[in-house]
Amino acid sequence: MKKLLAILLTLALVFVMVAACGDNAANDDPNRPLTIGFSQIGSESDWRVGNTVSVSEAIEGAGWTLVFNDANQVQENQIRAIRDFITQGVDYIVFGPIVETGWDSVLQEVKDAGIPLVMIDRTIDMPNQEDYYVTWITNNFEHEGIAAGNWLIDYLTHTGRINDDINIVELQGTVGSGPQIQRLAGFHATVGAHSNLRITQSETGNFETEMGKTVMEAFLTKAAADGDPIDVVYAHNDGMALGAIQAIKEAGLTPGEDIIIIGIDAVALAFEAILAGDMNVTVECSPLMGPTVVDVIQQHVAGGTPPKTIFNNVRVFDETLYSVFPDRYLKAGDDVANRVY
Ligand code: GZL
Repeated sequence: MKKLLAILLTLALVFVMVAACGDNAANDDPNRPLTIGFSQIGSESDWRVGNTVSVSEAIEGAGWTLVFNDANQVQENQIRAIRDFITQGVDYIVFGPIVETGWDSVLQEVKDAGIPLVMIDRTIDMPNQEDYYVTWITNNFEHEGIAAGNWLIDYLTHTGRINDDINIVELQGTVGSGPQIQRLAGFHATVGAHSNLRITQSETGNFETEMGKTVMEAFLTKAAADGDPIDVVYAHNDGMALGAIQAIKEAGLTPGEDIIIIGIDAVALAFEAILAGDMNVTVECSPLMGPTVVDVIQQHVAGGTPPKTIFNNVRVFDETLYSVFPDRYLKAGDDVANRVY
């Protein structure tokens, strides 16, 4: 009997010890200054810079220590940074994945280390992914693509061109990233309902303005050679749309008139282009995730359970349809002063 009692007591002690080794930060003093590892994709666009500033300033504003890494748009650099955060024993990891796949091993290492993970921005594609992060703070990329497609259909209808043969070229984001996959899918599904709206060329500009300009130059050259004039540019982000605008002007054409320009992000430079008549519309995808990141961590460290997924809302800004469909579109000029990225 004594032997059985000793075994039961030992098992109870082991159980208590294992339970205490769970999310170390969650069982901690909620007021202790934390150390946060932040793995950021790069600085490829004004959106990304705005995201970095928002998250970094919020973390430091909370009185916490920020350990920041810019991966320069290389997945291996992100994986290395996350492993460094584990070695350093940070309290939380904040992570925005450059592409959807290739994270299974490193996120398992984060989980095994008992370091809570806050996902931001782009999607990952792995089994049971919700078991690997506390919360994912993001935007609905497919809905952004659908909103861009719906705006184009509304614009062509409003201007009496919905039954014309319309040639669309597409500047895709970073190949394999959630926004590239889902903004493509949403837009194609929406305009695909109209057989006369054709996507004649589609290439990646990697979310970069300079590459967007280079790809647009190639689109224009091919369109001229094929005798297939371009009517619309659909860019997966405003940065590439702005590059396309430069190429269109250098080709002697008028962006916003000869060629309709559609972007996503709602960055300040896009609002300026819309007000100048060079661009037609931008779909908002907010990078300002910092305060939400801090709120999630404060909830979790105090033992709370933040929502698994937090979506920002999608708004569409232009200078044409806002007065025709006030329930769908907003006037860019009314919000330009609020643009902080
Ligand atoms: C979208 C974000 C994208 C932006 C680009 O949430 O990941 O990456 O649309 C940025 O501007 O480079």
